[in-house]
Amino acid sequence: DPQPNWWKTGTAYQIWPASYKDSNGDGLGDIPGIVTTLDYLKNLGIDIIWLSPMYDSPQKDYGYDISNYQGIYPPFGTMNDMDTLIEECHNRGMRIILDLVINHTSDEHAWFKESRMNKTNPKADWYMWKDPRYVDGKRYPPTNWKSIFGGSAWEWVEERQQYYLHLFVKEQPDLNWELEEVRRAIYKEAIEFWLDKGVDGFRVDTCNLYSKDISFPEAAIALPEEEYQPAFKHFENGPRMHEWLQEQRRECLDKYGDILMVGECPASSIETILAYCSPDRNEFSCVFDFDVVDLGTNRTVGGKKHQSYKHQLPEFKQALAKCQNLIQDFGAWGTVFLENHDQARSVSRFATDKPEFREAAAKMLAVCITCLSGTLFIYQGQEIGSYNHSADWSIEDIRDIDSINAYNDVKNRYGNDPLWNKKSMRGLATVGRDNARLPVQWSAEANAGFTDPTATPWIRVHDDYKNVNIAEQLQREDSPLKFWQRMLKFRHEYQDLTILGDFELHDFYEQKTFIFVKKLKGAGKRGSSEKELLVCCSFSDEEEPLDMPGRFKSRSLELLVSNYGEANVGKYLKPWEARIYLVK
Ligand code: TEU
Repeated sequence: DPQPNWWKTGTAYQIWPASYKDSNGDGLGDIPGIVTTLDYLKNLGIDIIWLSPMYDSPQKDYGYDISNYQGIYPPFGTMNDMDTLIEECHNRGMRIILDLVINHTSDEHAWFKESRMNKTNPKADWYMWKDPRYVDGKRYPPTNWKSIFGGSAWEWVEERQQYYLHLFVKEQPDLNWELEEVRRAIYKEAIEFWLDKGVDGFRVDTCNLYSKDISFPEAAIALPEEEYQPAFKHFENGPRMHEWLQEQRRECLDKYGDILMVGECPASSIETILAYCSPDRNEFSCVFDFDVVDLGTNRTVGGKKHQSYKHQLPEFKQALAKCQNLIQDFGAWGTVFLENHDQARSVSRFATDKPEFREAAAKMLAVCITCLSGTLFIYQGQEIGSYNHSADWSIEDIRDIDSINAYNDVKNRYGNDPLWNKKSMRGLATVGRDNARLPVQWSAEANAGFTDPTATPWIRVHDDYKNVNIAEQLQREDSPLKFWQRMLKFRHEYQDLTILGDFELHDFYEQKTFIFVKKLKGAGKRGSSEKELLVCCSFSDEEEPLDMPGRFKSRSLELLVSNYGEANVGKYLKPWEARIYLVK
């Protein structure tokens, strides 16, 4: 077999710059701060860094509203700092990819400022402008579409007497990809500029939303009590997506060689994903689909954060199995991840953050995902088992616009009622985006070592940083951090099974355990006499019987990894235990 692409076997680590590491004591993370941690990341076993937006931006959506693709947000640093970061990553044999946010810009981008002035300027059609509807003399937006972050997806502009479309907040107007001129400008300014600087690819933000149904139909009523309705059907995976992505490859990306283009592709079926990343399509290298992180949210049908619920374990297995399926049955590539900057912490959501089990649970999740095929992405703080903030926090502690909108939405509908407010905060403490955006806990010092001890961090520090922090875990052999370090080595050492092998789910219907096998690619349904990995994970506060696959009765099993130490090989799994056996 040919050598697998670097981006298939590499482990990626996502950095969300505002909350990662502050070097100058202003309470906000920055690029020089990131540079000081590169040895830490290298030692952890990281091969690829995904840097969330560091571009110039009014920060309405924390950098996902870009006002200049070729500028750096000044509090994060300078272009020189970026050049240094890229160089220092490469010096250590690591790659770096940036976030590519080209579905929309900030409303303060020069393109939009010009576009909004009147209907005749050279950029008049660069965004999605539409005339209002009038009913009984009253003005309404062109459609009933709801923005992904709440409220109408349309915003009125006096100067033009028109609305523009914004699928996210109103400060994020959607670009008009229908116009060739717009696409060319994006390729040149947002993509080529950075590839010329040597970055190794991009994580592509909301990469399936560029093409909308430009007949702009009304969305079906899913939320009868509300004015605006979820309209994903009319703007997700639209009719011209593939034409444009292939054009982008041909005219722009192909000349840069084997770069990583990982697209964010929420709520997509296998067929939809394949259309973006089966090898013959050459559009994306792989995508993030959201089956795992959308569990318990009903996001795409308008579910609210305060209505999120605890999923069942078989749903979790099924969601993870999708990517395995994509790789082994369809020859495409995929991603494995449980966290990012939009999601709550995996320990809290998919395992447990009860103090007595939290560390075992964090290690168990590490075992689970490091044994799966696909490019592995971990998110800052995940390596120490960071967990969600408390539901006792108040809305004043929250910075994320999506979360604040969700809170206000409940308040507007049910009044300023303490029980509803409490319910909202419980929702945010379960799935709110700020769970991932609290400062990284570097040490037990004041401000968790994220910034100067006397500075005021831009967002509240997690209450438990004295217990859960990198400095402490670096010194403790049985810490989640040290465990992750070993697991990332293990993943490479056994990569013909972990990354490149085939997956067999042993116990789909079990509610408390997740047991699967990884075997050599093409080994077949019944396995073979070749080596295999047997991965056993408990999702239970109690001891659970261990259901060994029958076909291993005559094979010899060697315990390679356990989150309870080598000694535990009994026929019961301890609470949140994980074991990996080599089957010979
Ligand atoms: O997120 C796209 C997306 O689908 C989000 O709606 C996500 O599901 C939501 O944040 C969960 O609450 C991307 C970025 O990752 C996100 O940070 C940006 O806010 C968004 O695009 C707009 O650029």
